[in-house]
Amino acid sequence: MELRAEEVLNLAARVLSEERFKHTLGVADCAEEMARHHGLDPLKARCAGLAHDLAKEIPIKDQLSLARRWDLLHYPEDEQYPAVLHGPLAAYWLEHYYKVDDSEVLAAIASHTLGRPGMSPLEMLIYSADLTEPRRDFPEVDILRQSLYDDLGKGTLDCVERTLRYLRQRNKPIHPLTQLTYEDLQRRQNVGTGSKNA
Ligand code: DGI
Ligand code: FE
Ligand code: FE
Repeated sequence: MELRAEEVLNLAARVLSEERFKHTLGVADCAEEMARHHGLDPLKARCAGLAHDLAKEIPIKDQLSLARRWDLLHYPEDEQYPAVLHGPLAAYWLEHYYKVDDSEVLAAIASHTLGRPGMSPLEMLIYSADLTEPRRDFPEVDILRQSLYDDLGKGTLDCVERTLRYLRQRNKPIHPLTQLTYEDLQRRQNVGTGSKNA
């Protein structure tokens, strides 16, 4: 089944707190606009944006047991920092219980927190919109917005770099997927610009 924007909007309004719902609308608007600008499917972007945090407010203990039951734990860090599980959980739930079969949208929801090597443009879009939606106001956010407008791949690389910096500053351990995503985007950027280091 296709994920319909109206349905997922209602779902988000039902399961999310007011604050999280506002963030969700911000991500959906931002993703839709970026999709139009970069020639991607705006409706898929909107749906993925609306769905990305659907599992965020499930109590962490329950997120962990669902992830265990659904076989979504792949790294020791997944259990150590269960705040990274809500994307894969939402995607799994939509696929298996809501019968969503749009694998592009499901992947974008699943990878929105950590990314993954080989991200599609839609995955980059949701990862980056999550960080740069209008309600985000950290100091370098406007630079990231401009970078994403100019070049989705480079902009996403800058977003992951900012995430790495943020985690290091707060002495939070880097999840292996965040590091792998960063290295992959860097490599793709170098290939794109014909750098000898590629
Ligand atoms: O769900 P949002 O708050 O909108 O944003 P998000 O899905 O990017 O989740 C942010 C959370 O994920 C935040 O608690 C930090 C955590 N996170 C993201 N990447 C990493 C990480 N935590 C660790 N330890 N390592 C990571 O690489
Ligand atoms: Fe999230
Ligand atoms: Fe989010």
